[in-house]
Amino acid sequence: MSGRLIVVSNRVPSDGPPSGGLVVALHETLQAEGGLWIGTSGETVESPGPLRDIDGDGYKMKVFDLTNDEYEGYYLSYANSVLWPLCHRRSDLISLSAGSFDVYDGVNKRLAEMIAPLVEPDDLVWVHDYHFMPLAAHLREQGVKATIGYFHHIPFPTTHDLGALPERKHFPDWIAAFDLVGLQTQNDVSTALELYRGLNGAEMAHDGSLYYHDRRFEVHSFPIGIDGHAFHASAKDQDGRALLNLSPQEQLVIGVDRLDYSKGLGNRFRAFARYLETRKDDEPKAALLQIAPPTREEVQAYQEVREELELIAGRENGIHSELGWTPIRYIHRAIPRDQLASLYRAATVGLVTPVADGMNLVAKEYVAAQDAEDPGVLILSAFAGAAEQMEAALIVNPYDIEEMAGAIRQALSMPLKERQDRHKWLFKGVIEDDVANWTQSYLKTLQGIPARAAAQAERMSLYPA
Ligand code: ADQ
Repeated sequence: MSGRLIVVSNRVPSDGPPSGGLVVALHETLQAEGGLWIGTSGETVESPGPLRDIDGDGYKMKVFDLTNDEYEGYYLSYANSVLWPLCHRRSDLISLSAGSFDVYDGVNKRLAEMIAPLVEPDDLVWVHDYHFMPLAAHLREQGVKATIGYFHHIPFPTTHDLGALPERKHFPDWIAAFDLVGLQTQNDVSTALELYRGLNGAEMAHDGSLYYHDRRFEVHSFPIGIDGHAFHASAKDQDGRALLNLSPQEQLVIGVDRLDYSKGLGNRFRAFARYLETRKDDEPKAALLQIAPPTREEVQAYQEVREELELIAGRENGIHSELGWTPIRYIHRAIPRDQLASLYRAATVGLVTPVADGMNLVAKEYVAAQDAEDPGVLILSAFAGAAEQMEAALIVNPYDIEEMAGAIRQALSMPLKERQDRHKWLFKGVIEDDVANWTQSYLKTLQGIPARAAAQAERMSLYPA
């Protein structure tokens, strides 16, 4: 890499050693390449100052504070109550509030003004996620010429979804201001291409790059992964069954998700309840362990999903519990990652049933944690990005309670040979397409942009449209 790598994400790993695949992968890349990581400080102040330096382990980090109004308008309101539901096909949950777009755009503009003087022409800027969709457009306004990439971690909105966004006219310009738009799946890429196909001023070049007015940009899929080997190793450290005091006959079904309406938790509980209802006496006894730490609790829609889960879990446990057996165990907090890995390994079934999800790393973690000799079965929603790569899972429709209940039954009684065969394929994919591979392939593509853009420009002048 000739220039520096500058990563921009909503949060930086400022609270001690990073944890979680993505943060660790970016941390290691920055350590190896040197560079700069920029994000919000997590603190709110009366009047925001310039970027502040904080110590990074082998690279630089800079953070900026938000005012209370910015936290409200940029983060809670526009990012998480407009863009998040929009991209997760839940336009019914969009909460438009007057002025929140201006605050969101204002934070992006202010950040662009602070970053622009730091960026050299041969630097690579890599922006993460929906908090910063207009950032490249503002950096271009500030005269930044460097290559700017974007990775969209969540589903790309369809033209139909975008109909609910008051700022839909600006959206194609935000995206086109980046040089490389990374999406999780091929399906997302098709959705993005479909959007530009319908716009005046958009053209596709022979090499697949897009032109929108005066901008050339590329859209490709880079399915994110995990550090499969490390996760597999850490799963063996503890006995997950002992952590839960499971009786020898009891089988475990596990779900692990931030408590978010996109994760399909209500229907998952209903499907498990349906399985319990239809369970024959000679079938094994299974308990569902759902770990769902709180997230974005200030947003109304998140309070509602929490209440819904408490209601269903309480009701179903009331109906089905026996002395010494609670069928739904629901933990509403985060747990240490090494314990999580052991719990995945102890579970006969991993239930990953979002109604929409960019990728879903839990699906990959569950597979990585298994014992290849006696692996558990992954049940995976067709609407998780991961389903594009993980066809050997039991793929389900997260709206179809009956089908999911049937898949739970099938998974709990699946013969060993079939479990091993399915796991072998899934594990191979998780190990090969890991997070290091994801970072490298994204950055390699980003680095190649200036040369490809120059070649394309030449070809366009030789063969004018
Ligand atoms: P998320 O919506 O957060 O990520 P996901 O990909 O499943 O979803 O990642 C969640 C991470 O949090 C996993 O590593 C999981 O282990 C961890 N986690 C969840 N519950 C936990 C708990 N109780 N205790 C400890 N750890 C817990 C967004 C997109 C996804 C995309 C990722 C990465 O929504 O679609 O896969 O970014 O691009």
